[in-house]
Amino acid sequence: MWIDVVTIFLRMVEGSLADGIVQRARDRGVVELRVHDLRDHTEDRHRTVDDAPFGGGPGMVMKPEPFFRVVEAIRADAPAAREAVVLLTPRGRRFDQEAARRLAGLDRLVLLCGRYEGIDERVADALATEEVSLGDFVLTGGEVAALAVVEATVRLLPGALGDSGSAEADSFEGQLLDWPHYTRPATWRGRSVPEVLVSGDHGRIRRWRRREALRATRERRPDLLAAARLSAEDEALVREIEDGSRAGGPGALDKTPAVIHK
Ligand code: JD8
Repeated sequence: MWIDVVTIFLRMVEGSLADGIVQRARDRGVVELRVHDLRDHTEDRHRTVDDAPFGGGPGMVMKPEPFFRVVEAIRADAPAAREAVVLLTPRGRRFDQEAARRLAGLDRLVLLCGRYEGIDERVADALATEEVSLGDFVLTGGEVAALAVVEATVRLLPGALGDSGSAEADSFEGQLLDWPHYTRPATWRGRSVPEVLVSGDHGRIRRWRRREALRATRERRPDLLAAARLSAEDEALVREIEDGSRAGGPGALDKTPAVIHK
């Protein structure tokens, strides 16, 4: 797969994608990732990428022409049959795991990052194939959102993860929150890991992990639990959780111990 990121902040993008799973995937030839300087596709001496907004008002708007020119240059270099040109913008559709799976099936992904007040709307209308948002908060540009899209997409490509992650591409991924993880020491500053995890009983460990994943999802993301496809065993584990939690006590996200009244 080819991924092409277009930005005026090359170091911000190149630096972040030169480590970890993404860099390993690049080294293995799983993904060919290029970062393009939008200013290389301007024609004036000052390499201008922005201009004042029509209609007035504060701030600057990114000009359309450099975006069109860079995408044309990318296509001329190597045409791809299945391609998406994604504009990162708070006006876009919220990015999620389903979108990552869809993008991971393409031959090429072009990510367009804007800055300032935004990008001339003709880029969204006539160049981008879709508009994507990272979430309902305000960033100062599209780069951080593009990095999130690259990470979520690349890790799904065949060969990107070691055997530790090979099962994650299946359709059950993303349905439930993870169970809690622990490592050595078994007791740390007076806090011990759950006994079951050091029991060596792999059947009990598997059931505990599944129950704790269901418990975390029920407490933190009931919307995910309602949408999840659960097995009969899962349903039984949820009933165990519900029976055990009617006694009350703090929720999972409440780090304050319950006050005991005498
Ligand atoms: C691209 C410019 C900043 C946006 C005025 C100054 C995505 N989830 C997300 N939040 N924010 C962005 C995002 C923000 C951007 C640009 C993406 C380009 N800005 C602008 C409009 C309001 N500020 C994003 N994806």
